[in-house]
Amino acid sequence: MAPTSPTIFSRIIAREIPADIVFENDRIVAFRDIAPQAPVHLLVVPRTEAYANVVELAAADSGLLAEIVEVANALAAEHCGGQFRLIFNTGEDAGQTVFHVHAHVLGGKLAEGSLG
Ligand code: DGP
Repeated sequence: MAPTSPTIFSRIIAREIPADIVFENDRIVAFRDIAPQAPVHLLVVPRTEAYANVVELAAADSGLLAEIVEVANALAAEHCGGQFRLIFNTGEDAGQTVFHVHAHVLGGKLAEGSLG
């Protein structure tokens, strides 16, 4: 179980906290990031908070990880022409703040001087 339960994302998924939800199915929910770092910035999140990061998820349920990638790809096709960055911050020093695994889908023109 993740260190803090329920996580902020579980509370969004439970509709306790408002968010701009753009996709959901029985295993995954996606919504707009509250502090967008690109013209399109979505978070793709499994409903389960059992996995704190992508390494734990990959070890335990690689099928769910593959579903997250599929959803990210479909959302990128819909929101930003199908080209996107997929980022899983892993660990505090890497900038992870929410320990409920999630993929950042970033699309649109990159800022001058940004990575890549
Ligand atoms: P990370 O740093 O990789 O753990 O990303 C967490 C992201 O979650 C960060 O980009 C901001 C976003 N976030 C945090 N709290 C909320 C919230 O209440 N609503 C929404 N929509 N996004 C949030």
